Amino acid sequence: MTYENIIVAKHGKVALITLNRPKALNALSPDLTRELGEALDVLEIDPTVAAVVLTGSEKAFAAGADIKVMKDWSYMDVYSANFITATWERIAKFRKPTIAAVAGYALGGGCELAMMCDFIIAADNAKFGQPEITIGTIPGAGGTQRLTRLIGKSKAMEMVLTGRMMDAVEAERAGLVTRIVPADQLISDALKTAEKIASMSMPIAMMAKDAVNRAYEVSLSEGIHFERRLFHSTFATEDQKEGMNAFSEKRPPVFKDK
Ligand code: CO8
Repeated sequence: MTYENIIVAKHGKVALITLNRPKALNALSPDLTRELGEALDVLEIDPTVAAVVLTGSEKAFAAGADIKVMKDWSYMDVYSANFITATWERIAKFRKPTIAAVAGYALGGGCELAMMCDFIIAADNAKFGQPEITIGTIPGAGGTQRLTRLIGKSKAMEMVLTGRMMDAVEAERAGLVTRIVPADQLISDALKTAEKIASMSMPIAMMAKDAVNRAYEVSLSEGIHFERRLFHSTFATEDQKEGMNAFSEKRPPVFKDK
């Protein structure tokens, strides 16, 4: 499939999605988010894809929702279309592992999109922010919720109320990103990390992701119960037998995603 606002490329079992509106700093227009959702629908059911890396350009991962498109919308326009949850939340619901590889600006909806991925690897020039308040609105794609869970109330509140940006070093210190890499190594590092994940059993990786995400939705005892049930269910897979037999036989496992 070809798209106008994104590029999808396969690297072995990893799909690399590049947001591709460089002149608008990858502002997330309705067309772009629709295409992203469509691409994810295809990748989710493609058995040859085990992980996804989402990235932008060197200058901008994404500078937010497209302000020029949004500016004249009425309350009824956004309410009736349920702007934006339907398409934007797609990547948060994607069942295979996702990595956001962020260089440059990740602002507003761009920061929210990165936070919808399973984790963020940042280039040393990355800048994160929720500047919606400076244009008379508030984060609308989970920024007040995911940022607060990731970096805590104090820092999230300051960022949402002042609109200030956080550089990569502060973002790593605050727990927003897993690590910082030189900008020219961002894609290769993210792909290498995704390939490592893709070398595991895909269904087991999906269960691991499901279990970690559950921690954000339920109480500790419910989360541990959920984890235990999934842990038990791994013993119904061929890949658990293969993984543990390979360890005993001192050889690398050959997972079959079964
Ligand atoms: N929307 C539309 N166009 C944009 C956006 C944007 N968010 N960001 C940048 N652009 C465009 C600029 O208008 C400019 O276009 P043109 O050349 O035609 O004038 C081009 O990209 C380059 O931008 P700048 O000239 O401004 O580049 P600078 O390097 O000077 O500045 C900045 C870079 C600091 C990133 C600056 O562009 C900026 O502040 N952008 C806006 C950031 C922002 O406020 N983001 C939040 C948007 S609101 C939002 O995301 C709400 C999300 C709610 C949920 C999701 C709903 C969909």
